[in-house]
Amino acid sequence: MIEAAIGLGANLGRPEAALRRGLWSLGLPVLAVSSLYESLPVETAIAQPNYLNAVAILLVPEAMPPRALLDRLLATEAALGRVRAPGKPPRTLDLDLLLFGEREMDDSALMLPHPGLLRRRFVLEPLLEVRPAQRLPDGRPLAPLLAATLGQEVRRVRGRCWWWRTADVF
Ligand code: PH2
Ligand code: MG
Ligand code: MG
Repeated sequence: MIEAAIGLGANLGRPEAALRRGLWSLGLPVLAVSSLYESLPVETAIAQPNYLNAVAILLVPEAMPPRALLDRLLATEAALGRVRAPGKPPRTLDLDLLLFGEREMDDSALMLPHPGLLRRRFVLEPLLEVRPAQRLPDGRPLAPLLAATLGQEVRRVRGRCWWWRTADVF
């Protein structure tokens, strides 16, 4: 089995419900889930509401390659009402593949590690919450990168471990 880290984000509709449903809908074992974080939008051309973000660690079968996991993430986004449009508009659910074991990839469809991982506090902070000793495939530890992102506004709003387990799935 391979451990994969995914980033979850939403800022339209019911973000918390979308994150929870999205995680369940993937149908893969969940090893760890971060707290929920509220964050100011970054890298968007369009003014939009704050995001709710989290990171989850999934257990992926050896037979499932990174592209197959990515396809499952995209299918889940679509099933939960994601409409794709240019300019990074607000979204009901965004599921990003951040790390896939120690794989490195750079093709037109998928880049691993996810390029945003290193510069976005809303990804780094929740990932380090659940995997404080996480390293990049090249061996560099992630923790020292957090300091450079602390100017980005991110606030922990819900404790780890329970938000995604509640019965309020819909
Ligand atoms: N996602 C983006 C662009 N900007 N900003 C925050 N705070 N959180 C996000 O999830 C996010 C973003 C594109 O995927
Ligand atoms: Mg994204
Ligand atoms: Mg995405």
